[in-house]
Amino acid sequence: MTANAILAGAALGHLAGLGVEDFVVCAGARNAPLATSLLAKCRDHGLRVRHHFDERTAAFFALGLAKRRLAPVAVLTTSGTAAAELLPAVVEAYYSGVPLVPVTADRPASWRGSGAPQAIEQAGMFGPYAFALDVSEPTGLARLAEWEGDAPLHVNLCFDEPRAEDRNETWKPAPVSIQRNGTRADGEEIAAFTGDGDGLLVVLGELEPGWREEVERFLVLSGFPVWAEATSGLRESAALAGRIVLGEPPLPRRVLRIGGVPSLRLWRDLEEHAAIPVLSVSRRPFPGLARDSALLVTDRFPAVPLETRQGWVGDSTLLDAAPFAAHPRSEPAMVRELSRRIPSDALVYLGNSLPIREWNLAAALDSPHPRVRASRGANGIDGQVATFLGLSEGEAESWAVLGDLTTLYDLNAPALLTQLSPGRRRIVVLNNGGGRIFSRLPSLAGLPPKEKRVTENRHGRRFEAWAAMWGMDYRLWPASEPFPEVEGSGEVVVEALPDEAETEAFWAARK
Ligand SMILES: Cc1ncc(C[n+]2csc(CCOP(=O)(O)OP(=O)(O)O)c2C)c(N)n1
Repeated sequence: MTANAILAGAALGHLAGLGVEDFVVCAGARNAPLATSLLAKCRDHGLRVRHHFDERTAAFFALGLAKRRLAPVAVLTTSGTAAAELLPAVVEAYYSGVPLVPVTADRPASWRGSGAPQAIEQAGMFGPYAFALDVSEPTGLARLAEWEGDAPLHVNLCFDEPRAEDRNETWKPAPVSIQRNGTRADGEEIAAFTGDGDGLLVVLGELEPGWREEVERFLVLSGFPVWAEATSGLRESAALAGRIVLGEPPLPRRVLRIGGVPSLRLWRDLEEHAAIPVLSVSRRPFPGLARDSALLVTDRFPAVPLETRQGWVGDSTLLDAAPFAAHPRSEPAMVRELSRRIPSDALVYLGNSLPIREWNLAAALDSPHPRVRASRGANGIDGQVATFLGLSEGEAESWAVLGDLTTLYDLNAPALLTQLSPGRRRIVVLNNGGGRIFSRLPSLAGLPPKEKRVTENRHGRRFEAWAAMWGMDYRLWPASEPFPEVEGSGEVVVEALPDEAETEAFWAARK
């Protein structure tokens, strides 16, 4: 057997042994030993293989698959800039704690620094964002056991010039046991921080399903007011009804954050209010604030010893329905309508920028969506269609709600559609003609139209031809018309066209 075949077989055996069941292949010459050996045995070992030509898209798709089950998913690339294309998804995976596994094929180590074609510096190229292995011999794979499994793992494999004989048809999964440094916070610390709850606001970021029950129990018992990101799964919780604060709450005197870093404006404002104590309880080791604050890192939300309280009776900032009724053609009102049209049991993926903020603000409380996902690790607008497609695997029905620039960023992702499980997939593009979140930012809102064309990338593009290119059905939803019928078993793009003047009026009325 050739050295390449031995290395490829050993690497695949270790990856399968780590629990990787999904592989996304971006084929090239240098990773041919790996790709051909994988294809030779994937069926026998129950492994799923998908492919894409664009490594950036493939990596985000792998991220979505890995987010679904919080299980490692590998993306295989050839050498050179192909490997560099993985960085954005690796960064997102690092901050959101997703076990994405980039596997990059490299030239032999002796080529480093030579500038030979497609020979770049790949060893450790993802810097702090991945636990990195640079492997020339199968023995180098032993260090896989040092990976903690809660953030990316980069395996860089050095292959000699590939040949047809490099296809390994005999490799087998080799169990690898990794050390997970499980951490469990002490509920007493949370109880000591919250005290009697005076002036406290609880802010919920993304909660993994395993956290939700315990967090809900704590909140029900405590009676504290709560601002809940849709991705917490508790925003529409019946048990918390009347205590969920919608919109931007006034500054509290103390903040307990649970789960991921929230998209709330108030959270960013806390940077300027260093005197307001903040405690974060999170699976990831990030306080989410650059100022001083306290952090408890834990795999599960602990039981918090609290006395049953009367329930919160402060002045709720519950948003009333009036602004939506007054401005039914505005973007937030359309998002509210959309939330009523999406079935409760569907998976919902919210794109960054306005979609996640508008959904948090406007989604109807009487139409619960406990299964909302987003990519809030690094808040990128890149790779969102691909991440959604990864998350939609195995789902009967899934909906993405994305901005127009966000969609334009990821136009080639639907090349994956023919490789996915059957299911109803709907992509709603909120087409407001550019990056309109910047019209909501004080630093950019007042610019003259000519300059806004630059800062917001204003455009008049439509998405019908995009849908047609990839065989997706298309529905236009102008603000003046009711939500269109969206039926059928496949993919549908719904292009929403909010009314600009009404959207401005909506936001002006909320100031
Ligand atoms: C990869 C990346 N580049 C740039 C940004 C900065 N950014 C945040 S929102 C945004 C505009 C998004 O526009 P669009 O998708 O149309 O959504 P809208 O703002 O209209 O809701 C940009 C460029 C980012 N978050 N991620």
